[in-house]
Amino acid sequence: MEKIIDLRSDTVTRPSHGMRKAMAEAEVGDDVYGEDPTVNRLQEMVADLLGKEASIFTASGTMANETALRALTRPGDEVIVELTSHIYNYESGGAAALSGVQLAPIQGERGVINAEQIESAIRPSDHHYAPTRLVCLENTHNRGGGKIYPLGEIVRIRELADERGLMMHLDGARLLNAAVASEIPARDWAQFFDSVIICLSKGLGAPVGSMVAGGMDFIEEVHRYRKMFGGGWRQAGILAAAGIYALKNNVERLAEDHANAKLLAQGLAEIAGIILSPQEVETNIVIFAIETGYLSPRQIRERLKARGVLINPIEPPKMRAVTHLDVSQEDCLTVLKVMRDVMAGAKL
Ligand code: TLP
Repeated sequence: MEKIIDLRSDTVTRPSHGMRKAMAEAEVGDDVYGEDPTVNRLQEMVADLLGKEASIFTASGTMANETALRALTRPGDEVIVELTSHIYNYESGGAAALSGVQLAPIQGERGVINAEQIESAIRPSDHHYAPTRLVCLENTHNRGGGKIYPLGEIVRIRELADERGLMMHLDGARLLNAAVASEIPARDWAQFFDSVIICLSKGLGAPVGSMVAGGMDFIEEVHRYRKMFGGGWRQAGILAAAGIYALKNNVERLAEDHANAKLLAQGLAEIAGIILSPQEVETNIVIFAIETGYLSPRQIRERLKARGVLINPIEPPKMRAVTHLDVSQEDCLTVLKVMRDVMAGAKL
């Protein structure tokens, strides 16, 4: 059978042989009792990686964001987010349902909002208003096309947050992509946030799992909410072993995914009917638009699929391709060839 090249997301990676071996051999215990040595090791590793007092292993990035939000806010608080952020768009309304908070979305530029925009969104202290409690940023920014948040802007937002008594949370599902591409270590990004999540099951290649990191008391609270949300687990060391393996073996290689994404972007930009600025591609996400006068992104998805290439449409007329460790440079060249053929037959 023809090989399927799956660019729908970096979540689709499958554990490698080495990772599976580490999982099979993992020492485990009951993590609800705090007795899983592999989970404990992963949590220490990630706290150290992010320069925080503690970290906790969760089932998903969504659970990581939502437990952190719950621990940082009280029902009725307002939380500033960016309009296209994951927390606002793709967590099933979790912030409202699980934390009882009101999200205040601000329109960003490829996912980036600045200190002035945040300042004007902070509510005055008056009992008419929901108290603004928290600012959430996303780095890299998924719908921003894998954009790396400018560090200088984060510094300015932190200064504002300190002045106005706000907390800061980082959805760093792909923070290690940002760290590798920018050569700014993860902890240097993380230092500006009270709470940081990273995902192990995206470009790092683990099958399951994310981490929340922060101060000891905060992680204690997250621990409680993880249990409340049904995320207390038992011999999770099998999964933590995959995370440890991923952190040891799959971080530096993210640079290959970034190079492949650039290659893909440059090739796609040359194809008639595709709109894309390749210089905007900084990490492993390539977002491009289909010109009017061509088949719709959904129809193009079907034609690509018939040729063994999976790429998802996002908001029309855009599509998103994500590189990861199961996609080689050669695969990207194949994708370009298939895309050329498909687009040549897609003009209306
Ligand atoms: N993103 C997924 C989809 O949900 C869109 C993807 O394919 O990119 N934060 C960010 C920035 C994310 O991109 C994602 C997943 C999450 C959080 C949630 O992670 P999971 O899927 O583990 O709950």
